[in-house]
Amino acid sequence: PTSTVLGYPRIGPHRELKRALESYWDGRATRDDLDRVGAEIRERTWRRLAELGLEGLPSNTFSMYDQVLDTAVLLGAVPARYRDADDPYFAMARGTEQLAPLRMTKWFDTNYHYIVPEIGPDTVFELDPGKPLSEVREARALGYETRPVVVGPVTFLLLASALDRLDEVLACYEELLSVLAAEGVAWVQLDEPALVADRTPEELAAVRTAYERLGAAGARPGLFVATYFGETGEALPVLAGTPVEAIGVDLVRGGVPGIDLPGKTVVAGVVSGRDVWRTSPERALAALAGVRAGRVTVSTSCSLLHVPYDVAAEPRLDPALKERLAFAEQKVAEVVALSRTAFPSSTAGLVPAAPSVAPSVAPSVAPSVAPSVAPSVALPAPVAAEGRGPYAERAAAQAERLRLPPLPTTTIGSFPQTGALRAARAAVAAGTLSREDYERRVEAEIERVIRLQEGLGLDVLVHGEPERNDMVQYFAEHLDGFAVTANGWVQSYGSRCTRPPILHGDVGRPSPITVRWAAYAQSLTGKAVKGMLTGPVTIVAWSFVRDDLPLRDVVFQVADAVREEVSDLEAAGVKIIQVDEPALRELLPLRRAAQDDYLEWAVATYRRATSGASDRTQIHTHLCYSDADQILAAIDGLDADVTTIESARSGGRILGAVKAFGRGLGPGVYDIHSPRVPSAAEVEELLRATLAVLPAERVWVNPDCGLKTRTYEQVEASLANVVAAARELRDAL
Ligand code: THG
Ligand code: ZN
Repeated sequence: PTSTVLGYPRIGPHRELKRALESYWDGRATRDDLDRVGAEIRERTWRRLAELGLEGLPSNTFSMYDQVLDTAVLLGAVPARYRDADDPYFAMARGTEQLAPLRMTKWFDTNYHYIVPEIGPDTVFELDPGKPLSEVREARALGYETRPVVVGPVTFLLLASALDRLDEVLACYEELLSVLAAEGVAWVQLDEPALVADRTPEELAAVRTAYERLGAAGARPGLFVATYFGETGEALPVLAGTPVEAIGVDLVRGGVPGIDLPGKTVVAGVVSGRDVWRTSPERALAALAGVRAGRVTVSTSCSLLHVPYDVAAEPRLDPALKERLAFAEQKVAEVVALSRTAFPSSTAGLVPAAPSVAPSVAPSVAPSVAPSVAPSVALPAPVAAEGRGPYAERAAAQAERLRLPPLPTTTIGSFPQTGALRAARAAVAAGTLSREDYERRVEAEIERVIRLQEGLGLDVLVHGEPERNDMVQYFAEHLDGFAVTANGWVQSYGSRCTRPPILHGDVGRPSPITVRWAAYAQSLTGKAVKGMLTGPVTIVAWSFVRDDLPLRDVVFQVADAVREEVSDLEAAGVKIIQVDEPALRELLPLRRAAQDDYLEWAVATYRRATSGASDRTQIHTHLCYSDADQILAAIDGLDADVTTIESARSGGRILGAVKAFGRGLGPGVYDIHSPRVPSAAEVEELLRATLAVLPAERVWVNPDCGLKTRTYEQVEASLANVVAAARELRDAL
């Protein structure tokens, strides 16, 4: 074929898989019900891709939870403790009453989370090819020949920190190739996104070993190694020197390969799988024409997993914006149009036996796609972010004003979202509930949460964020330059999805966003209520972003909007303002050479957002992930007065590093990711460990993260124990 895609969304165009999974997990549906929905989604995907004219159809891109977990199962890497669970697969993904789940973390620089395989001395690799094999057969029964997609051995082992197990794992992949060949499969796609990051000479040697060995396997399908999320760099000549037949390169984030690949098929990723903009045909065709290879197949830059299904499912988007958008369906059509333009007469591509065909690019028959983004608008002149006073002065001014007890207790911001509020929001959208009635319900909820916190004896209160569905979605709805979608769901992990807003124009804040809720909450109580904002990097990281301006310029625009909100919160009497940047780590470039520059401007945007606050206003920030080690200097650079971090699960591992910040610190003492209620004694023990490392006057007492996903029952019991533990130790100080 001359056209293919590296992967496709799998949650279902109306999140059918999400609903089926959650019904199955709740016991409202059987495994058969769930499997039926999975089969329907796969069938619809193949049918749609074929209808759109795509030639190379992938299979095994569907997953019940995660493709890395699927690969662990494929290789037999199921830790012994899960084997006796009712459903070992979902036990690994989600845990059970008795077992904690496997760790989950971000997939490269995306907002998708994968399950981290656990490989140890007890792991015995043993191939279980059931899933890819059954998907190939299922597609064949529908009349489609497909190319199974599997995470490649090097990426799999790097993600599991177990590259030393390459030999054993390669034996499984060899067996897989032989099983697929016996099934009559012509091509297999091995995903190796890890090859676009910096790789050591040893790791590059592992790439060579892996693909020389797999290439030498007896009967096997054609080997297509897909690299994506950036330029392949030093791994490309290594791959080129192995017998693999096809190499996938990301030509959206990377340049056209500088080397000749005469004997290879290059699967040229010219349609972005990471944004929602239509492809510029001129740019794509020029890239295709520049590739010097035996054969070229037109493709997406990565799997389309990271974009929503269909622009046509967005009736409320501005038609002028809609013109500029391409979701998965539209991107497939672009791939097909580009391949027909670039290779008008070719029928070959990912077929090892066919003769080499040089690409014949005819840009005159360009597919009907418009340039991606409207002309750029001039940016406001950069304003230097003035600093606040030194921490010691700020701390004194804040202590004077806030009069908090030692070891002050607080929460991260959100309280459980009730079904009633979610339903009320849906009713407003459907026009069956008035804005005023909705706002009264939000106020009633805020009052309930304030009284609850007062009753529990917390020191710094929050309004609980009942008005927000997702924080980024919420800010996007209230800022100029953003559009929000009705149905643009993208999988984040398992059954969880977000609707990333579309940042398409210049960002502005037409009016205050959170001030009325924060001021209302503050009016109800004599205790300090924190204002809650999301930082500029995170708002941009969790949106689809215009591609006609450097990312940093866009983030600075958002920082200015946040800065205005900070200023209005202060003016409304809010004394503590929390500005979270949970995605600071996520946007870190994969290549070391680009990281310092990113961290420098990212920190500058945060300071731009917060440095307008007076020294008497206390700035808090919160970090969600324990893999923050790489960016600790940057977090220090944020210069927040108080930093709350996830720590309950990592056993305080991060404490040693962050204590050097020399400012306020709230290591989480309650793991909100688990429904378990920690005892006061447990919390006390964690606090004692903290106090052994940090001076008491800088320690805050708080949960690990927001409480949105917990129930009120769990939250009340847990927070009561947190407050009791803090009081116990406070008295002992
Ligand atoms: N918001 C956004 N992105 C995120 C997070 C977030 N990325 C990382 C981190 N938090 C973890 N991701 C999620 C994503 C979705 C959900 C929970 C954690 C979730 N989503 C609801 C669902 O799928 O049912 C839908 C939410 C909605 O109605 O908008 O629970 O917090 N942007
Ligand atoms: Zn968090």
